[in-house]
Amino acid sequence: MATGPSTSIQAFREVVKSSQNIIVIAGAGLSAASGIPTFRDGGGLWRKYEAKNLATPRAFAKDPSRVWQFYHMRREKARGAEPNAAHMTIAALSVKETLRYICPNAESFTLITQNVDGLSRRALDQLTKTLASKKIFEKVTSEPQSIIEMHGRLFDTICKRCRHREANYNSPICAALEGTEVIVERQEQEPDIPLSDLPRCTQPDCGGLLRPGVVWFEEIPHHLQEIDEIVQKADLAIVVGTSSTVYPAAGYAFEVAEHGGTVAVFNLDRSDGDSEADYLFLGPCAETLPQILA
Ligand code: BJW
Ligand code: ZN
Repeated sequence: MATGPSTSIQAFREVVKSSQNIIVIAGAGLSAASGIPTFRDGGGLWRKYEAKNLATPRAFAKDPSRVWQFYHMRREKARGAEPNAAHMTIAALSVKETLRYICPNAESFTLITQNVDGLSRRALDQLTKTLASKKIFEKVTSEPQSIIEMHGRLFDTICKRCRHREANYNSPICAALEGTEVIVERQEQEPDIPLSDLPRCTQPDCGGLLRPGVVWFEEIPHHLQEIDEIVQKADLAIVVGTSSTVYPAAGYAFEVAEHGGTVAVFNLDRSDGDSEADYLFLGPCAETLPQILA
């Protein structure tokens, strides 16, 4: 008779203690408690808006005004959000000194996140500053390279003409987008902003149209080779707040299981592939992750 995943916190903690190369594979549910909408579950963005009209290169080529208004709304939401307790728990794994407490045998830790909101990076910055000011440790070794944002960043822009990529935290990113977030939220008819008024490149002699620095469907996610190497050597994959429906991210936990590693899923609800996980912890991850890991 097939048995489902274990829900034993005690047994999972033993696995964590003995693991050496740990990965977290994160999705939108990680940021849910920060007020960032998910994509596919109730209230998710793809329930309200058509992904194919907003998150594909073709959609941007056809209607950059509409796509920019959607991403402007997302930028404004992310700007007002704060990292939650789940981000902070994961951040503690990115600092060598605190990682040692949680996973005494750890040799490496990597967060592979599909999220574009930048909250994991902000959590790590906040934790590093707090630890440094409290002087609990002689030194604090924060490892920003342990966060891989495979679907890009909401606050990056890429120039369609010169390909220049840069971080842009301006609010609004251009005058014409100011206030349109309310129209998008209400799903009212959005204005058709002329191309010349959309965000433009400020590199010398360029002026090309900018696009959001995120990875759309049919585009190749970032750092795939690095991720493959990390996944291949992982002996513990902790899957947090993802529906595990979007590839290639959805395949990583399966790869870890295939080479004999342990897979633990933290999700509000049942999700794709979790019946094959070794551990399953249902509930809001801002509660379950700190309870079980910290
Ligand atoms: C909680 C919680 C709480 C809630 N606590 N949990 C057919 C078969 C296989 C593949 C394909 C196929 N057809 C097309 C493809 C490829 C396609 C794909 O996978 N499509 C599927 C939909 C089938 N993939 C791609 O196109 C990717 N590129 C690609 O494949 O390139 C080719 C290639 C790759 C590798 C090698 C060689 C070639 C690119 C995918 C880009 C995805 N882009 C988006 C938008 C990013 C920008 C933006 O933000 O707008 O990324 S789509 C969206 O989905 C976003 C997310 O990162 C991604 C994943 O969503 P996620 O994070 O899982 O969110 P949800 O909402 O789905 O789930 C949330 C979960 O949280 C739920 O389970 C809740 O229960 C849970 N939750 N609250 C804990 N409090
Ligand atoms: Zn340019």
